[in-house]
Parts: sequence; structure tokens; C-alpha cells
Amino acid sequence: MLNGLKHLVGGSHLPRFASTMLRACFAGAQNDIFSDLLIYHTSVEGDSVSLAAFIKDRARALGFDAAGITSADDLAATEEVLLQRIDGGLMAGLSWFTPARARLACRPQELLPGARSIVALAASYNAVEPPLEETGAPRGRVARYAWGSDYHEVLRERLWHLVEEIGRELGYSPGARTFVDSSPLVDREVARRAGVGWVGKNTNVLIRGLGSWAFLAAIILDVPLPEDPPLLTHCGSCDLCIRACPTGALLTPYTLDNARCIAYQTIENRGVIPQELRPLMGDWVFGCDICQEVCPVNRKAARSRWEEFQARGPETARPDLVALLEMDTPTYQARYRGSPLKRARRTGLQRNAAVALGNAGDPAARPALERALETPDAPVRGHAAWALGRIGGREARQALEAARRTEQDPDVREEMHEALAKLP
Ligand code: B12
Ligand code: SF4
Ligand code: SF4
Repeated sequence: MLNGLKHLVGGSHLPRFASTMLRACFAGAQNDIFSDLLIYHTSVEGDSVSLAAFIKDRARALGFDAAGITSADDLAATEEVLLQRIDGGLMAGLSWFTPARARLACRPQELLPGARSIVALAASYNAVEPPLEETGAPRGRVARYAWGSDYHEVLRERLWHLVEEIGRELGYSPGARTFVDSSPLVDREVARRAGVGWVGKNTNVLIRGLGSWAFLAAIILDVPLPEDPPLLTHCGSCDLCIRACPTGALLTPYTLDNARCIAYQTIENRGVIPQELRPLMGDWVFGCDICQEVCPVNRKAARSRWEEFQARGPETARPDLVALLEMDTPTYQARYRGSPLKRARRTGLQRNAAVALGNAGDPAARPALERALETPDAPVRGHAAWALGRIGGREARQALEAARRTEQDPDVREEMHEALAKLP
């Protein structure tokens, strides 16, 4: 009977991994009668090694630039860190980042019952900045990760392709769950533990050859796979990112104060940007790349091969600020369909454009900012008032005084009042 079973599990008529699973059952058996089957344990390992190689190979063929594998064990130390950050107010503003979510994010087996392994993946978004025709008009800056198509959609589709290929190789559909950014899994720690990259002092995961210009994604599987070791690389004595951050959001190496980060303020904050941060935001209207641009590891980063992440055009990377401030809904819908910029919503982008115009200080933007004092969105009106206060001039004063007389929102009225008080 044993020989018959050996023949069965080794037989080429069974899909390779179905036979592996059968062997795995035997290898786990304690009964002496099956000791003969220990021989199969070696080939189980052999098969999971070759399945891991298959997954990495197919991941590459599907466009992913780096892949690694880690276990589905809890990420206990990171859970502690996340809970401490929430407790210390360092995740302030992200109401969805609750202790319950933080716990779940670090417990892969709760995210997928029966989870055994995590395939961690990275996809470069290091696109070339599109050439810009210099018109002299003030322009904003969009973080590189948002120059192309929405990575959530692009990568989720590829991840499911990969799951399908793994299923074909196994001969059955494995239990699997995919993750790209928005799902509750602590993407960076998974990538670090799987040896995909190391954590830089700016908290981003740096990947050999790609730098930190890479999205992270993951698949949790109920299939056992051999783990890759974490990398030993680290930042050494470099602290360029910490010194370059204009808002002081990087409190210490590896620690970000969410509410001070320009990325949070321009993308996630739906309301009022604290006044003390606005002058420090420069021309950023969606995200911020300063702590990545100064990173020496990024200087040698390869360009992205992903067509989807190439810049859609100069206006996506460096939008005309007045046009952004005055953008109507149809223009917004057409320009940002399928783009990550949609996350900030039209009024969020307009609010950010007002701040950037205030920082640019170009009097040519005054008429557009004056018109913005009439828009229905309160934060846009308030930030336009702030910008006019910075640009100054007689016309700005007249417009602010007139708008203040009819303004109903007390916060916006206060912004107008403060802007007027600052004018000479
Ligand atoms: C919330 C969030 C934000 C918040 C940041 C909040 C925060 N404090 O992290 C905001 C909106 C500000 C933001 C900004 C950005 N984000 Co974001 N964000 C996330 C999200 C959804 C959760 C991150 C999280 O859990 N943060 C909590 C902190 C504590 O966890 P962490 O940063 O992962 O923690 C790592 C380190 O802190 C480290 N650590 C903590 N303590 C210690 C101590 C020591 C000694 C050591 C060694 C390490 C260490 O452990 C973790 C990793 O191992 C992830 C997606 C996801 N599901 O994970 C994307 C994600 C982190 N973001 C991403 C990106 C691209 C960005 C931006 C670059 C976008 C931009 N250009 O504007 C900026 C970068 C800003 C910066 N300097 O980090 C990528 C990062 C890719 C990469 N290569 O690292 C992710 C992974 C999305 C993705 N799947 O691609 N983001
Ligand atoms: S993204 Fe910008 S604001 Fe945020 S930590 Fe980096 S440099 Fe600072
Ligand atoms: S700038 Fe220096 S310290 Fe910061 S992430 Fe890059 S190598 Fe590390």
C-alpha cells in the first residue's frame, strides 16, 4: 500500500503541488507505520522552495520589481510600535487608524484564516518628470507616486493574476488575500521582514536598485513557503532626510508625526491646514517627496518599467496653480479619472493650490484668489483669504473686507480677519 501511495504522490498525473500537499499530510504523521514516508518531507521542502522560485519568477514576469517571502506569523513588535504611535498622538488626523486596525494590520492569521506565508512585492513608480513648457505661471508640485494611474487598481489586478498563476501551479485555488496600501496590513514591515528592502530613517522602505520610489503590495497565502531573511542594510550615519523635512515631521529616525507631514495635510486632511504649517508647504499640492528626493540611495534608482506609472503629462506632475484653483467639476473629473489625486477631492486640491499660491507670492494670482473667496467650499475660501493676506496689496485688502462682510462661516471670517490684520 505504501508503495502505491508513493507512486500516487510522486506520480506526474497529479498537479505538482497537490502531490506536495498529500506528502505534507504524510510527513506530518507520527505513526511509525509512516516513518518510511519521512523521505517525502525533503521533497515537500524541495517543492515549496521551487514554488517560491516560481512565484518570484511569475511576479517578475507580471512586472513586479522585487519580491520576497515571509511567514504569516504575527508582527508583534510592530504592533507595539503602532499602538504607541496612536497613544502618543503621532497618527492624529487619521481617524480610521484605530488601535483595532493597528492590531489587525499586524496579525496576518486574522486577515486570512489559515494563513501560512506572505508574498511581499514592490513595483517601481520612478517615472521621468515630463518636460514642462515654461510660461512663468506659478506651478504646484505633485508627489511622484501620483503622476500616473491609480496604483491600487493597477496592482490589485496584477496581484490576482499572480494568485491565479499560483493556483494553476498548485492545481487548486489557494486561500489568498491581496493587499495594496489601503487594506489593513502593515505593508512596510511585511516588506522588511521578507527581505524586499530595509526601513530608512524617513520611514520609507528602500529597495536595492529601486530606492524608495516603489509601491508595496502583498499576498497572504494559506500555503507554506520558505522565508527570505531580512536585509542587514541600514542608513548608517546619514540623516539628510531628517534635516531636509521642512515641517520637522520626522521627529527622530524612523518616527513620523503624521499631522506635521505635508503628505497628510495635502491628501488626507479634509479641513483646515494649520496656519503654522502652510508657509512650510512650499509648492506641494498633493503629497511630498522632499525626504525621498534628498536620499542618496534614490539617486541611483532605476526608472520604472510600468507604463501605468509614467506621468500622464506635465499638468499632472506640475499643475498650473491658478488653473487648479479654478478647476470646475467636469475638468476635474476628466483630468483625474483613474488618478491617485482623486483621493484629495476637487476642493482639497483647490485648497492646496490656494496655499501654494500664497507661498509663491505672485500678484498675478490675486484675481483668481479673490474669486475663490466666493466659492461654496469653506476651507477653499479660508485658505484663499490666507493667501491674499500673504500676497498683499490694496486690491487684496478691498476683496477681503468685502468678503468678510458677507461671510457666514465663523472660521472663514476669522481667517479673513487674520489675513487683514497682517496686511500693511
Ligand atoms: C498612513 C500612511 C501614511 C501617512 C503616514 C502615517 C505614518 N506615520 O506612517 C501619510 C499620509 C503621512 C503617508 C505619507 C506617505 N506615504 Co503612506 N501610507 C500609510 C499607510 C496606509 C499606513 C502606514 C502605517 O501603518 N503607518 C504607521 C507607522 C508606524 O508604520 P510604518 O510607517 O509602516 O512603520 C515602519 C517604521 O516606522 C518601522 N519602525 C517603527 N519604529 C521603528 C523603530 C526602529 C528602531 C526601526 C528600525 C523601525 C521602526 O516599522 C515599520 C516598518 O517596518 C501605508 C500602507 C499600509 N497599509 O501600510 C502607506 C505607505 C506607507 N505610504 C506610502 C507612500 C508612498 C507614502 C509617501 C511617500 C507619499 C508621498 N510622496 O506623499 C509619504 C511618505 C511620508 C513618509 N516620510 O513616510 C507607501 C510607502 C512605500 C515605501 N517604499 O515605503 C505605503 C507602504 C503604501 C504602499 N503600499 O505603497 N502615508
Ligand atoms: S513627506 Fe515631506 S513633510 Fe512628510 S516627512 Fe517627508 S519631507 Fe517631511
Ligand atoms: S536620506 Fe539618508 S537617512 Fe534618510 S532614508 Fe536616505 S539614507 Fe536613510
